Amino acid sequence: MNPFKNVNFEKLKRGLTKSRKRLAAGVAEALTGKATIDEETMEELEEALISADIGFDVVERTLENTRSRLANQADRGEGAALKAVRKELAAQLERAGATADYEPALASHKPFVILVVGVNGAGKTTTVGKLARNFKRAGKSVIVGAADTYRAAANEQLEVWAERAEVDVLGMAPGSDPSAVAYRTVETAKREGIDVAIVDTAGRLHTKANLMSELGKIGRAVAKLEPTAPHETFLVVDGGAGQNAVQQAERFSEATPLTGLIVAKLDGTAKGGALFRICDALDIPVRYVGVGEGIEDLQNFDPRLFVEALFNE
Ligand SMILES: Nc1nc2c(ncn2[C@@H]2O[C@H](COP(=O)(O)OP(=O)(O)O)[C@@H](O)[C@H]2O)c(=O)[nH]1
Ligand SMILES: [Mg+2]
Repeated sequence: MNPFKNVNFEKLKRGLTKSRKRLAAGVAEALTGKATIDEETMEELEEALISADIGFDVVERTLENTRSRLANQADRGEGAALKAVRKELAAQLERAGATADYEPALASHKPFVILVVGVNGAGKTTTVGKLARNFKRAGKSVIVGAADTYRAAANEQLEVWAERAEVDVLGMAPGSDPSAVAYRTVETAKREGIDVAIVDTAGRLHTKANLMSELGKIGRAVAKLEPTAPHETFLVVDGGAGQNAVQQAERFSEATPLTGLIVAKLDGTAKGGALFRICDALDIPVRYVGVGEGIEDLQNFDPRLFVEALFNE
C-alpha cells in the first residue's frame, strides 16, 4: 500500500486561529500564575472551555478526569494542569473512535465506495474534490459520481473539482435518479478496476423525510453491486454550525448509518470547539477536517495534533 496522509500542522494551526484565540485566551486567564489549581480555578477553567463551544458533557468529563489526574501527581501547577486538560480533551475525541492511525480499508475492498452526505452548503462537493486529490496522491485511481442531480450547476462544480484532482467523473442529466448515478459510478469503477468511488450527494434538509429516505436508497443501490458497500458514509458538517451540526448529525444517522464525520470550514470559524460536542453526541469519529478552500486543504484528523493546534501559540 501507499499510504498518503495529508497532515500539515502549520496549516492546521493557521486554520484554527480564530478558534484558538477564543479558547486559549480564556484558559490562560484561568490558569496563569496559579501555583496550585484549586476549585475556583477549576470553575474558571470550566467557563473558559464551555464558552469555547466544547459542550457541557465533554467539559465535565474532561475536568473530572483532569482532577483525578492532578490528584495523583505532585506537580499541580499551571503547566501540569494545562497538560492534563489537553490530554483529556484528546481522549474525549479518541473515545468516539478518532485516531491518527485511521486509514480507509482500500486493501480489503475494490472499489472502495464512499458516500458523502450532509446539508446544503456544508462543503460536500469541495470535500469530494479534496478527498479525490488525497487518494490520487496516494497513487490510487478514483472516480467521483455526481449524484446531486437536483441542480444543473452541481455537475459542473464537481467536474471542476475532478479536473483539479485529475480523476474521472460520472454525471447524468439533471433530474436523473441519484441512486442510478451512484450505481453507475460503482459499476464503472468495477469495470475499469478503479480503486476508489466517491459519490457526492445533494444537500438535503435534515427535516425533509422523503429526501432523507432517498439516502437509504442510494446506499442500497451501490450494495446491489458490492454487498459490503458503501464502505464509508461520511457526514460533512460546517465547523461553524455548532449545536446545529449536532442536530443534523442526529437526523442523518437516523436515515443512514454514518461511519465518520468530516468537519469542513474550520478555518472560517471561532467555533472549532464544537467539533468535540458533535463527535461526543453522536459517538462517531472525526476522520478529516477542512481548513481552507484549496484542493490540498483536507487533512487527516489526528486528535492529539488537533488539540495541540487548538492550544499551541
Ligand atoms: N474556508 C473554507 N471554505 C470551504 C471549505 N469547504 C468548503 N468550503 C466552501 O463552502 C462553500 C460550499 O461548499 P460546497 O462544497 O459547494 O458545499 P455543498 O453544498 O455541501 O456541496 C463553497 O464556497 C466552498 O468553497 C473549507 O474547509 N474552508
Ligand atoms: Mg454540492
